[in-house]
Amino acid sequence: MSWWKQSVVYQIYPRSFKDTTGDGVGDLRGITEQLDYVAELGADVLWLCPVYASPNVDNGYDISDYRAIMPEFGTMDDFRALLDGAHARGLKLIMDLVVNHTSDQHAWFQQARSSRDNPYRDYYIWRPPAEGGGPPNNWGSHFGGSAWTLDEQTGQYYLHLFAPEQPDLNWSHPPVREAVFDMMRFWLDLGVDGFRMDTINMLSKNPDFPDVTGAHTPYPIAEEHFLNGPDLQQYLQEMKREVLSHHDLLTVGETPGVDPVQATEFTHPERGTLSMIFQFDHMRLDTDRTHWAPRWTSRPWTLTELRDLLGRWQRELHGQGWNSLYLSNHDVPRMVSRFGNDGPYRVQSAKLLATLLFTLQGTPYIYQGDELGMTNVHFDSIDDYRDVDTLNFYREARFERDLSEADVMGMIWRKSRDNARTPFPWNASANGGFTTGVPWMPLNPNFPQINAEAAQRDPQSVYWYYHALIRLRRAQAALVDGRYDVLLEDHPSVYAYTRTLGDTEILTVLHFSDEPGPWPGGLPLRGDAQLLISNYGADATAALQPFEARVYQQR
Ligand code: TEU
Repeated sequence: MSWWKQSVVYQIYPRSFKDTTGDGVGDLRGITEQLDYVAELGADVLWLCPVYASPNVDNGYDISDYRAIMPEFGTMDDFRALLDGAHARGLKLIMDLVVNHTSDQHAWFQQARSSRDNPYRDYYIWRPPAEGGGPPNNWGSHFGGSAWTLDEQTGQYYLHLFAPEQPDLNWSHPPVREAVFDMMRFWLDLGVDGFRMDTINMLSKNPDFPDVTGAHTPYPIAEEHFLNGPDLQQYLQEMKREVLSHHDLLTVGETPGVDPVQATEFTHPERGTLSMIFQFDHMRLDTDRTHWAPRWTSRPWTLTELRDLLGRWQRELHGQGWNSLYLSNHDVPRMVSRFGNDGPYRVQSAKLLATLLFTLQGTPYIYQGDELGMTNVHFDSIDDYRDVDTLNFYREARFERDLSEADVMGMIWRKSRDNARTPFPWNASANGGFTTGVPWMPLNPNFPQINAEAAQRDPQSVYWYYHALIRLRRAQAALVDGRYDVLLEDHPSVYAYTRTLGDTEILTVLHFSDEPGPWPGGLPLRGDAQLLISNYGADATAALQPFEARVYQQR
């Protein structure tokens, strides 16, 4: 059964969705209160970012108890009410599964660090200092600095691919796998419908822990030594056998650095273990890979590059596996600011990008607020930022590398994860109706214009366009299963492709430009072409407006 191919997923960042207690932090009751909002939009699966007990060094991605709800978010009863409320509306709910690492406050780590012969010691990855002292190798943490921290008391280093407060679990130790599988069963018994698996292709590390060679920074990200490691597929097969195969779930693996051939291993209809993955090629498109901090850089990209990389995924996974379709999430800037135009063409370009997400092959993901066309935020002061990654980057760039305040803030405005994490603007009242208290992070100052109530009142809004696209995709099997064929392979500003299933052919035409342009000569429109949706309402081969998007049915 693969119901998830027809699904549309709505991603919720609970901290920033809706506060009902006035403490300035979103909570589970807030989500339950707004379930009708998600159901009316038309999504049918909710993905909840982590809601487990956590000291929040990385906003819940550092879990101290996998079987408890973070008190700021509510109680286990609140969680059950949310799950029941979702199911009553025909919505499924998937949880974030964060098992590459725990919090350093997790009982397992507290035990593990207490002595070298503690039974939990091997739940984590320990190494002696290098000869002459210092970390065992040069691997860097995603959040800056070494990926190793010395535990003074026991004299060994532990590995953390993220913050020092997020020690990596040792998946080669069988009791770790059993404990994780058991915890998964706990949530499945409660009735959850699947998992989004955080950094799932980082579980198996190169057992030799070699240095990264030829690096241009002291602490490089050792992707070649921890992505898709030697035992990864075996761990996932075991998870499938022990847990996943006993249920009908949506599972999506977050898998940076995976190509379509590897993606097939994860998602093949028979051999695979997961429903789908998140690939990252398009998240790296606009970055300078030679920079010391690639994720913080911006590089102009061409439409041909985007078309080529998306097309490769479309072709190679067809019939072989399944993909997810996303342009933003809680880790990256807002899609309209990054891939569209958040100035005069905000509404039109947000609609164009949505058209792309809903007409390609794969399961579309909507990140909260993208259906309103929310934009990046430009806070003047670093004091208004909250993300550990952003704050570490600021410190390193300003004080260790002496970059100017203007340069660093410019990079943060373009690339910080906090762009996506500003509280959800429900209406134009104080704090956008998100909280009656002081929000944990300021709202985007444009909330009086960009908010859910205003969008729902305006028939031309991005919101209503998403509403229509979701229904269009549901009505057209060709948009789910159809073969993808690209047209105009080299056109600098028009991305056009068809999806074909049986007798039906759907043509999508996307004009990636802030200037008008002619209808491309090489793009014949058949006599029987019928316009299914567009963001300007124009038809036939009329000239293309800035960021115009049209979808036709040709047969
Ligand atoms: O992200 C992991 C990841 O590979 C990156 O995209 C990461 O966000 C980036 O390197 C840091 O900015 C996942 C979660 O989505 C992210 O929110 C967590 O911080 C991270 O894992 C650690 O759990």
